[in-house]
Amino acid sequence: MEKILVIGCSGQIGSELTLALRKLYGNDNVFATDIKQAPADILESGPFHILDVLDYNNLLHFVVRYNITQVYNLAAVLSGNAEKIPQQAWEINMKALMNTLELGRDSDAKKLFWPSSIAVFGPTTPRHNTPQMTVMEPNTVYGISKLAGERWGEYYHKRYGVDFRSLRYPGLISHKTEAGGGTTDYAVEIYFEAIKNKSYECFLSEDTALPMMFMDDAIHATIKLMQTDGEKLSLRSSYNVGGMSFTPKEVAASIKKHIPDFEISYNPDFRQAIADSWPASIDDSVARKDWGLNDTFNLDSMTEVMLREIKKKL
Ligand code: AKB
Repeated sequence: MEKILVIGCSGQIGSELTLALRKLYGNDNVFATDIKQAPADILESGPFHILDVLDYNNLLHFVVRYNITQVYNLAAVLSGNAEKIPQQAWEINMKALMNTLELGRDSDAKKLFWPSSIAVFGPTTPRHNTPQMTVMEPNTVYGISKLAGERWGEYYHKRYGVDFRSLRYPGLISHKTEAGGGTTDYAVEIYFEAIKNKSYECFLSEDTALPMMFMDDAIHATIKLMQTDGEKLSLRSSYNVGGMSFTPKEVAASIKKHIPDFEISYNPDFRQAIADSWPASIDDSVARKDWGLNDTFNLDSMTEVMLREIKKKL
């Protein structure tokens, strides 16, 4: 019987992944944790605990006490916020990962999911259809921590047998919980502002193309990777995941099909430089071949769901 620990259940990914895992493995077998309170549906459907991933002794105690076998560690300072506090962001992102890797040595929690990001790539990487294996010289503190994390994950797998698995998420778009502190966040904010105010001032320029994925596809891919027989995985660093690729101008056009008087303006800030250093589109053929990645949403089908669900919520 799998016992699953989700670290960061109140965040953008955690608030949806926890519920999906509970459906699959049973409510009582998925332990949701965070340093802040969880959303109501997580509190009501199964166990929730306040837990700080940076406190190793408490974390180990928790994992042993509840016989945890799998960990999803979603705690991170994202790209935009990390540039404001580089040293702290490095310490938090790396310590959170190292603590969950160490669990694999000290307890039965040997299977670990940890999100990497398209931020592992940098300005010297080929921008279009970025391959799995290529030049990787990230120039953001977040990207450097993600690249280092991938190397540590692979190392713990080879050296200590930790079942480390990871995806290089593109920008993730969801209506349940808003992202916080990332460079791709505009693609979430724009939908909320379209419903609330029919206008949005974008912090990236109109032609900035970035890879993005709808949260349903991301959750599906994450669970699929974790359920794949380990022998099929040719990579123990992190898999490219491409999703779709679009610019702010293209999202605005997609929204206008539903809200014709929606208006967008552009006022690029420091996040423009981060976006300019990242790929515009991603080649995820290795993930498709190894474990059958198959995402289903495109820009227009995602826009339809985003606007519908945000309207209901607001
Ligand atoms: C960010 O923008 O920092 C994240 C990411 C692409 O990893 N959404």
